[in-house]
Amino acid sequence: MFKTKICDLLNIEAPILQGGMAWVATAELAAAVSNAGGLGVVAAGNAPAEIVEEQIVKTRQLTDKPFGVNIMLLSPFIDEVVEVVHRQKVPVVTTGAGNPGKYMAYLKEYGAKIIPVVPSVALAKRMERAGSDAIIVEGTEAGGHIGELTTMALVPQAAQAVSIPVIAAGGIADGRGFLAALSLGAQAVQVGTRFVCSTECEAHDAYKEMLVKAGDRDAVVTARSTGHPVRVLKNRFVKELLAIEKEGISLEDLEQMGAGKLRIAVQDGNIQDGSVMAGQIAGLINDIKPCKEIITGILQDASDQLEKLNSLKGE
Ligand code: TUI
Repeated sequence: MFKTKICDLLNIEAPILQGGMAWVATAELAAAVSNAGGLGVVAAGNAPAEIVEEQIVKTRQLTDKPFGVNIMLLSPFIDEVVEVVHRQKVPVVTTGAGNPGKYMAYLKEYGAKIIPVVPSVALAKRMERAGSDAIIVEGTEAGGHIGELTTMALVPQAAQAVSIPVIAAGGIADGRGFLAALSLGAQAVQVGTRFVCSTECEAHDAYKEMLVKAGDRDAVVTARSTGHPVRVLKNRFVKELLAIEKEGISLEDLEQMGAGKLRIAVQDGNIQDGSVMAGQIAGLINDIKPCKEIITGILQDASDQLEKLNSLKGE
């Protein structure tokens, strides 16, 4: 059911990748997604290289399936992290928040499949030219650091512009979204927020509960004024931040205000003073369930949906 080029490229059963969410995407989550037939991804985020290496080793203890590491290009430890990924020969590398061009040749030495996450067609084309194996295009519906375009507009334009497989991200949490993404020309989806609300995700229960309770307009964009917009759930911290932004604040001061806020939300469960990154699709998520159920649910739901669409065609 729903075998695509991405399944062959990454040697996975279901064309569903897990988003590389800093602090959230640990070995436990990545292994659970990979064991369920998708591609689990360990997020390096801003973590030092030793921690990333520990997580890679742990993932290998928990699964014998392919998995990936997401490298966040703004990390202060980026060079060391890339070295660890190389040493550990991680099969798939996704990247975020920048251009991975300068690491491409080095990672390809051992045969990594490199899949940058980008928010525009121009960057998708540039990443194709640089030698990417596939490209994740992420719509502004996504959580965390985002671009301007919606998934609906970005995916077909990217699919038309590049020859490598396109993976759609941003706003996808169920079979309807999955099928829509394939209809737009994607060969797979990347799912983030839905996997936060999984049993295996190690984020604090308060974080997961806040996502479950969220409605359609609760995931708002902060830091737009700085050119580095970040989507998070509205809380005390965000209301204060938006008020200060309205008055005008420098990028440095804003970064200072945001420092450490994701960690306190994810690990300590401080969901009022922390940064609860989440996508717009949080409003659709009403439960916490195992990754296996999330993945089989998406595929089953998509299959049912396809039948329904077919019946609309009449004879
Ligand atoms: O990377 C993400 N999402 C993230 S990273 C992150 S950690 C962070 N927290 C606060 C501020 C900044 C980072 C939280 N969420 N998604 C993939 C993504 N990549 N979205 C947008 C981009 C992107 C942006 C610019 C990719 C490439 C790019 O290139 C600019 C250039 O260098 O040409």
